[in-house]
Amino acid sequence: MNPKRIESKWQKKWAETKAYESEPGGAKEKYFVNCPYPYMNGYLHLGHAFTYLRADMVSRYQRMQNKNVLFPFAFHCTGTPIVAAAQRVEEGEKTQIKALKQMGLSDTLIKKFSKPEEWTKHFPDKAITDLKKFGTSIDWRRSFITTSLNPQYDAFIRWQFNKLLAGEYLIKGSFPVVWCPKRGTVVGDHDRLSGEGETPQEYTLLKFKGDEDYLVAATLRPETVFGQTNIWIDGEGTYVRAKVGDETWIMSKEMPSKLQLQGHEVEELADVEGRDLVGKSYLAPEIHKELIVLPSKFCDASIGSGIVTSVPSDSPDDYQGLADLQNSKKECKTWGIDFAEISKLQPISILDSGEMGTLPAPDLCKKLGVKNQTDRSKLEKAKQDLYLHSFNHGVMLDNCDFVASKPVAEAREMVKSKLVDNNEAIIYYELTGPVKSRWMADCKVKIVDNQWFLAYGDEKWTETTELALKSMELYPSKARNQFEYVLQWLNNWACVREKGLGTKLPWDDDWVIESLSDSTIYMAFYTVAHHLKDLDEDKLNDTLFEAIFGSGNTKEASDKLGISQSDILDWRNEFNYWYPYDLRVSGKDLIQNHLSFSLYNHTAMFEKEMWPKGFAVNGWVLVDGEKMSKSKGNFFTLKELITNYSADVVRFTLCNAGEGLDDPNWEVSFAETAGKKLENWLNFVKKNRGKGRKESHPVDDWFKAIMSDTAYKATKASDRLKFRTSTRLLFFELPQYYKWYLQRVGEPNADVLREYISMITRGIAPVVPHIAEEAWSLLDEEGFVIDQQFPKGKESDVGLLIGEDLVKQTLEDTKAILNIAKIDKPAEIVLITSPKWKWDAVQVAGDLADGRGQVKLNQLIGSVMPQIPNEAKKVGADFLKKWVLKDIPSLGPEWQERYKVQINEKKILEASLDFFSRIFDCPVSVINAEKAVSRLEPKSKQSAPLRPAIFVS
Ligand code: A2H
Repeated sequence: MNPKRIESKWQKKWAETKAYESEPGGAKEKYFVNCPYPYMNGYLHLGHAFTYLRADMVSRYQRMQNKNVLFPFAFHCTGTPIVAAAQRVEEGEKTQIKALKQMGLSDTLIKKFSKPEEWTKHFPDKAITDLKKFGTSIDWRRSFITTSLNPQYDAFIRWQFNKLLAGEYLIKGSFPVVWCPKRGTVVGDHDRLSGEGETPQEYTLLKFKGDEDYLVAATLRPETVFGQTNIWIDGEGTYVRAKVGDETWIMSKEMPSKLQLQGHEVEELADVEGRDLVGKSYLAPEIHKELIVLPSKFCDASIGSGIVTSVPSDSPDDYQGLADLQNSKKECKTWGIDFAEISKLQPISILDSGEMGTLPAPDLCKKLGVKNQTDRSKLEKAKQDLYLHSFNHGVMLDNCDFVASKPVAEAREMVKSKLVDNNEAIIYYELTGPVKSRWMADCKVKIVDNQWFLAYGDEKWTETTELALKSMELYPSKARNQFEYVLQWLNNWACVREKGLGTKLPWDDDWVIESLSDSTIYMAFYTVAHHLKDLDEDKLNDTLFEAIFGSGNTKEASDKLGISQSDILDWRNEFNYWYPYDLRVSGKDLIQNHLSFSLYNHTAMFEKEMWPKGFAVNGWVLVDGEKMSKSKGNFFTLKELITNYSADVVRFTLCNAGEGLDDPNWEVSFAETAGKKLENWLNFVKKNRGKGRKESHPVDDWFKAIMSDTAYKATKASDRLKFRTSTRLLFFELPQYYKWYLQRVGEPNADVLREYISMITRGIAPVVPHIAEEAWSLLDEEGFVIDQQFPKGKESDVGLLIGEDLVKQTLEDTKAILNIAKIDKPAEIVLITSPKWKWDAVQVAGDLADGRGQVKLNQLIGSVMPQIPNEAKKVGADFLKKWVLKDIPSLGPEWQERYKVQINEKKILEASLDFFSRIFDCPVSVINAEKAVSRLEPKSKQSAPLRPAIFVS
């Protein structure tokens, strides 16, 4: 078999028949699935492939559920990465050029890559080729790129932003950015030599009032001001006194320039030695108490302001710093501070951190055995644990004035605003970590004015978005918590940048809309993208888009734009037909931004009926358990994977990689053998089509029931996007049953065999459509397999399934016994089924079982013994003991399910005696334990429900 030839053959046929070009209308229900478009600064890789495969499997599965399915795709070019990379090519930067060479680009092509436009043409083209080869069911007519390079999309985004502005979803304010002081520019992730992902972090800079000046201390936890006991400085360090506005502040030497970038007027006056500050008192913000300045080793003069407010109840560093001074008279003396006075300082309980108590820092330091304030690794761990725990679980105590009994998260915001309003603190930013710009300078935070924000922090907008979330289906449903959490905490989002590709703000040319903000409602654009492609640019304006997507009048729009009204109506109807979308499939990393933003914007732009119906989220692909990365050499593009294996093998392996929120795992060993497995199926179909006996056999019914049950379970799994489960059931488990079926009946029944082949072929079509199509074509059936019904079934008669399991188990047990007894040729076999009282006892045990299936022996004996016939009481007690202690643990969880129905074991085994005799080549009979006498009597005691005792001689 040549899989690539098969794949291109079917891809060609699908294209010729326009199989995936979806049109609105018809009797079928519609289903619209989509996924986030990829960013176009490289080729598609394994990670993309996983999410896109999921969307494709849903698309194919829903189509096989008789729906009219739309699956479109597009390409994201917005932002700085492409522009920055093109600029690096222009400058001839070696690493950038090497990266492009490694992608297999020729030197002539690389030269062209100094123009951003070239990237936005080259990579989408290649992505389309790769995805076609991957066998995706995408309607390519509707594809587009973003940014002003595409006038249609550009106009659509302008319409969106005009509407957001009119609806007051956009607000103006100042915004902290990462800034290169050398070059005087904003530094995006892609303009950095190091420090990717680092961002400005907000601190509250507390002001401590002294006689002539203020000390300033940066904190992440302003809500803890109620527990302040002293102030820390670096006794060995040097600080600076500076004029900030009308006031004089003492701060670290690095701070004045940082403050300037953040909009403050600062003039440095003189140096101040840390040791000269020790022992002085300053008035603390909010609590207005005089606090003493003390020396510490953990306090670093080069971080932030270099001064720290001390809250020993909740900060491990602060507690340990204080404990160290209180433990050493000598140390106090060296610094000239009064030991007795210091000894009086005690941690103040200010908040209840749940299981960590009300004095978590002292408790934690003692528990971890922190030696002193230089015991850094233990202190860092204590800080981490406590910081997160308090934020999530902490509640303020009654001594905390206006925030008493508030949760920490809420109190933090309230205290912060009050301090700022009272001029006892300012908001101040530091980077979360060091950043070096590509101009080799250390970056700082700068506050930019006149920024535009999407007001995701707005309460009313959030409430509406929460409503939208409530009405959605989430896959898996446990993702809901994460979404709820994000909506609660999402803050206003700076939605424009000074540079990069994209759409300009319609009312202010200086700003470009950034990439997470021009990608929130474009799923709606898919519904009409192909109709707008040839429109003149002057017709692409708000009037048109409002008539298609909003409340605009189509007649007026037609008159104004010179487009026929019936065209506009058709487009509007097409939007109304496909929208809202049914499912968006995405990586879980986008929950906290893109997916939530998308939901917010839908509620702002569209009526309730148009809000999204479902999100599916998945993990990030690992390769043999490891994160995929270029440096590890386990980074694969989709193209090379398809070339190395084949589309179906890549699809099969990815489908097998995982299906929940956990990171899926690409197993190289699976990929290596998957092709053989698929080929075996084709060979099976070739060999078995049209075969089988005409007569029926009692076991046919059992296998039909198994097929129906499998189809039922596979449908339930696929409905929840669990295609791995579905494929396991259909492609791996059902053939095991088929093997058993063959063993039981010799030759399969013709109808059963045909159904078996058809069912597996249809069942695997969403995952491996090419092989499925090839197999289908061998069956003399009409049409493509992709247009058939996904296997349908019903939950089957448990009795029938359990009955056949009994036969199978008994066969295995008999073989095992003959093996142990070393009997090659048995003379006789007698199967002794369990007495009714044992069945009754096991069912009572099932009723008594707890959540994990465990049963208390005493309780079972108490409720069962009275019912057991007198002559069997001794055997009964032994049986119950064995059942609880030995059998239950070996049967696994939910064992009781199998014993819910008392099947007639004797009758079932009797019907298969021929089968047993054939296999063991000797007479085989069945008897119930109650009838077993003489030589059979001792053995009969071993019988248990579904495990007959087996007598051999
Ligand atoms: B936190 P980041 Cl209750 N040297 O404030 C050492 N530590 C400094 C510092 C410096 N120059 N500047 C600020 N800090 C401390 C309160 C607090 C803080 C509590 C609990 C935890 C906690 C009272 N001290 O921080 O991650 C300040 O102490 C633990 C995260 O290094 C500031 O918040 O930027 C925190 O470190 C800043 O932490």
